[in-house]
Amino acid sequence: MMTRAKVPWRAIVRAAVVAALAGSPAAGAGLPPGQFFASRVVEYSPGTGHEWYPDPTLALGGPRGTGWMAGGQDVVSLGVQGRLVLGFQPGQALRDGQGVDLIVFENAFAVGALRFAELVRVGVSTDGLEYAFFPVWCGLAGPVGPYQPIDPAKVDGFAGVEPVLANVEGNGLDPFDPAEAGGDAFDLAELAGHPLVLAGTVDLSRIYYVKLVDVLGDGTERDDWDNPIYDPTGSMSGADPYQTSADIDAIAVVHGLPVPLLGDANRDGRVGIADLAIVADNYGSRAGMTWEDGDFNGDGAVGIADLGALADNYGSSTGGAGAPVPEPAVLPLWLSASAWLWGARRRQRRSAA
Ligand SMILES: [Ca+2]
Ligand SMILES: [Ca+2]
Ligand SMILES: [Ca+2]
Ligand SMILES: [Ca+2]
Repeated sequence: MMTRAKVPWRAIVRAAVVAALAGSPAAGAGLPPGQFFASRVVEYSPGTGHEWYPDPTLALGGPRGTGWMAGGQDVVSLGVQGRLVLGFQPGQALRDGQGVDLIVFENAFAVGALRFAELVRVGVSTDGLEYAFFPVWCGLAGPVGPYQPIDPAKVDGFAGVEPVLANVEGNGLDPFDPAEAGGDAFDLAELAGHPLVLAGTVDLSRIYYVKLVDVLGDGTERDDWDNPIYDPTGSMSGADPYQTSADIDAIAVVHGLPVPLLGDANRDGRVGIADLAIVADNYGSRAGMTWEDGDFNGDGAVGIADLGALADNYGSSTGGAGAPVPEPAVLPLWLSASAWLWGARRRQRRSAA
């Protein structure tokens, strides 16, 4: 082992990165406040009783709310304790801006001051592997029967409580404005002290995945203060359990990162040697990769598809503000280096096996 001549690619990459960044404008300055909806179903693992609304694609796009008095129909049912993971276009991410960052639209509706609610826990992830869940509190005194409303002042931190008012087909209410959209609003800043955030595993400046989990609601699950969690549970007929789980209409990203140039891993507005270095560093990684790691097609891996996407766009820029650099000339060299690196990793794996 270790007889192969070593290519000093790390040193070359560093030198190239320094050179490339020297003439570039301030990275990330003046990003527009991207606003968008989920566009991808990453995972749908329904629980029992989801059969009436089994299509998870109905959680994509904008909300189709039906107001205070009726639950919407453009929904997917989670089923009891079911879960749904939603994502965005590759490169789009939810981020922590001022105030509310995310609105979750379920199909709750109001009866006076009470709500026909189905509680949902909301988690966010950067890498799609580990999730930080918003803290929840339930102050309800006891079990809630089927079709029974709850007092919204007695629960906190859940989705599935407030009616959906905005309807992207039916009215002009802004689905990104928490003051008029309805639904349940979340501020990522509330997760600042979460262990996964403190550890850097979940990065609140780039959230690629939102996980929604139906609460069982019979008191066996506990909130973050160890109170039992109650929501409508059971069925009146014994054969009609669907109403005991949450139905998701949409999510809205109030503060988000817009889609960068394809291949622009470091989001500096151009596709160049710095981005290629990132891809080379992570080439062959198969899970947990993000846009900033060089995963441009959103499959969590960095591989030939991502390298190809970068190569196709190599030398492109959004603003034309950067100084011209002779990047296309060095691309073949870096493709060779990446191939070498990939081979080296394969050899490492084989010798480790
Ligand atoms: Ca925020
Ligand atoms: Ca919908
Ligand atoms: Ca770049
Ligand atoms: Ca990929």
